[in-house]
Amino acid sequence: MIIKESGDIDMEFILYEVKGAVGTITINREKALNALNSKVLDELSVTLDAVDLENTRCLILTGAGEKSFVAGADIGEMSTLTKAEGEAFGKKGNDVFRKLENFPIPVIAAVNGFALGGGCEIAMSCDIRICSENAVFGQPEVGLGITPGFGGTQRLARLVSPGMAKQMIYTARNIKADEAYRIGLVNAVYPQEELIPAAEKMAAGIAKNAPIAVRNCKKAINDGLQVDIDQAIVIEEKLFGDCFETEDQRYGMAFFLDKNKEKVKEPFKNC
Ligand code: DAK
Repeated sequence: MIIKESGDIDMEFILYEVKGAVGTITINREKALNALNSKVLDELSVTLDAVDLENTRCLILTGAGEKSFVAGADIGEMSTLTKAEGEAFGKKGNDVFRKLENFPIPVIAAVNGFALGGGCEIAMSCDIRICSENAVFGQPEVGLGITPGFGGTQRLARLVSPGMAKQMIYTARNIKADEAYRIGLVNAVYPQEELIPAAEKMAAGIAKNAPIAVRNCKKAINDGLQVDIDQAIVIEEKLFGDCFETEDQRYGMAFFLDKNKEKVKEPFKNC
């Protein structure tokens, strides 16, 4: 692994590029349509650990090329696994996906093509999904003799509806970008060449907001969705309270109250 002075990282299957406060992770295994083998999962985990959280405010996750985001877990690698190895592979994937889901800053999946099986599941571990017009989503596992193993049965049912998730999973039918948009699996669909610019624009919009508040919103939404509404409100209260006495909160409110319309808003400083 090479970590450059700019913060960019080079590995065999993962590229990490930093532009200002936005980091872009590219799964770079184009020959296999960016399928997730053990090495990709390991490198993704190392990359997330290496993100400079002092200066980075949003991540984009995408796949190399114009055909595929991630065509699933590596079927070749999985085909010969024993039960124990299958369990270990599943744990490796689940650990990385949870790391992504609980990552302190928002992660936008820019889905640039096939997002099948583990590919759909990794996109669902991100905070926000946008896709290109050629994107295809699906959970084809039952056709391979397995269940979705990286959280697909759980996250798809939470993101769309249980009925729609069950239909997609039981039938193993792929859906195109327009249907993914219609059922709420993605927030927007773009022509391929506009996808990354759109993700970068959204990431920049997130990055300019108060970083502690953004992180606390992510935690409040994620943690609150796991409990009933009474407990969820308490989680929100705590994270709301945590924003006070921060420089971001003081500056943000003082700027609003200052009636001098000529004043230009300074960037938030993450403290
Ligand atoms: N794994 C390995 N290689 C793959 C791959 C995959 N998932 N998908 C594509 N490739 C490789 C192909 O083998 C081919 O390699 P070469 O023959 O050139 O060496 C190359 O990528 C190009 O693929 P195609 O020639 O097939 O390209 P096409 O345009 O004809 O078709 C396709 C594109 C995406 C429709 C097709 O490749 C396809 O159907 N791919 C498989 C999609 C799929 O079924 N994905 C779901 C995989 S199952 C678990 C946790 C998680 C999981 C399982 C267990 N545990 C908890 C234990 C997750 C499971 C999955 O994701």
